Amino acid sequence: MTKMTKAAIADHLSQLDQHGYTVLENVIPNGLLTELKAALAQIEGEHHIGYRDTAFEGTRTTRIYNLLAYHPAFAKIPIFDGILRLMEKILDPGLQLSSLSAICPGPGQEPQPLHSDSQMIPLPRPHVPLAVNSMWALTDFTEENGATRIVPGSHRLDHDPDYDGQYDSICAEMSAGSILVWHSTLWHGGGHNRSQMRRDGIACYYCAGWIRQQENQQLGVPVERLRGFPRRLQELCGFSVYRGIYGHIENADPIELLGRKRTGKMVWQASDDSGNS
Ligand SMILES: O=C(O)CCC(=O)C(=O)O
Repeated sequence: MTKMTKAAIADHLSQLDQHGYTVLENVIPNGLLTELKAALAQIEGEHHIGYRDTAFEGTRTTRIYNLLAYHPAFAKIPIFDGILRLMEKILDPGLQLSSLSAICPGPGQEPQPLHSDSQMIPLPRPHVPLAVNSMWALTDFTEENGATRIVPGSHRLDHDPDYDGQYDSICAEMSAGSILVWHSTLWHGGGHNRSQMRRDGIACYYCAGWIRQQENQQLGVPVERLRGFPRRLQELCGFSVYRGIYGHIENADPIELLGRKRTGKMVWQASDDSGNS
């Protein structure tokens, strides 16, 4: 298990603040990398998953959404200590998993339009961090095979890019086993794959505990699988209550639906206990 030191966290937070992105170099242990590649190959074979058919998703790109529903290996990604601690610093420990998907542009895939991940959220920019994305490199990410393109500093702009607009961008090259992390407001997009090989990545997207997740894991992941997840992953999947109020069911924590006891108090109960009622 890779533990991120306080100094490393501080450095990545500073990079994110200044430039909108940072790269965690070679942090995925080799064993996990091998396991994830094998899981991806297995589910593609079993489910005959092919290219998506919209220009934005990429007509030569294999994308698999809702990865937690497919294979237990993917459950290791959102709770990977090497990244979760950084995300908790940005979004606070009440954060959630927004989505988990494989994004694998094949040879000939044209560049994806630059966009920001939170551009559908109708809030004036710049704003506080709502969501932070990460791209796990299962293969090397190079200019030639369509590594993610980014516009450094664009997270500070007061607008999102125009669809199909032409903007200067740089290529976030990284070796297999590294993770690119970026603020959801950073302008970015998949690059042009001019190589003969596929670029394999897994996007693990986190959001604050008080906004809606992009994928609905409570309904999208089979309950038997959810029950087997570590508690922290269950919480990230929305089986939790943000600050003792958002997400409750009749004053109870939804984690009880998975057979666990809640640990914290609801906000009203906590205020009664502290004599504030
Ligand atoms: O494939 C990539 O490098 C980025 C993909 C992306 O930004 C997206 O699909 O929203």
